[in-house]
Amino acid sequence: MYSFIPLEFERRSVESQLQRARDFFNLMRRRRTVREFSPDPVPFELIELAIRTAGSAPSGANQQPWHFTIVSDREIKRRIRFAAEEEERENYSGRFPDEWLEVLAPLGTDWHKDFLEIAPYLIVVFKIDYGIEKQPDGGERRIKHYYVNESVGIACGMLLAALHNAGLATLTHTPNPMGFLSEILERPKNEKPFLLIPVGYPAEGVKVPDITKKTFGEIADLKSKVV
Ligand code: IYR
Repeated sequence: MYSFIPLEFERRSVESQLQRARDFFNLMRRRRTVREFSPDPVPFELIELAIRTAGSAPSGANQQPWHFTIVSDREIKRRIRFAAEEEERENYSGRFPDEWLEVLAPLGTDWHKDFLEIAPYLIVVFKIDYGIEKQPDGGERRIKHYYVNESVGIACGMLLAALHNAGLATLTHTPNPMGFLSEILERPKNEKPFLLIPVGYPAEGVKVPDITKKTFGEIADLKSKVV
């Protein structure tokens, strides 16, 4: 009744595994969040392929609780910018506690969000909190979704990796609160905005914060049998 199919899996030599793993690490460690974009156009197929990559992510019960709205329309980008700046202006001028502003300082962020209009594409990721099944009597039944945040987080990681691999710059922007995105983009009530990702080429000569990642020793530990 439930069918299973053979796994497509290629077992590689260890040398080839190491080569690929090193190459991928060297690619990914060069990804940096960029806050200044070039208005240069980006081929739509690059965006589509990255979203299809994200859509291949694992998810709780394979419910795929995500929706990606791709915005290239100037007027919609402008509306999103103004709504985001309105929220962020409040955040930076009193709504964020000092403790939060202190950890943000090295990133050089403020309420200005020009990139929302300049980047050729905005990808707005929505999480689908529950499914809606139409009933024959015209009513609706809610379908519970499992591990929504984990699933959408994984898909976003794959999306950022795919866009970086495609030679594009991204910014993980989290205007707060982001309810305005549901209104502007006309998404249904069972979906909530999760992440707003401007995508494009970096502006000429753009600089990024001089910050580093934790070392392997700081982020991992190994429990290994001593033999
Ligand atoms: N969402 C705000 C503030 C902000 C918060 C964190 I945590 C960051 O890593 C960066 C920014 C904004 O986008 O300005």
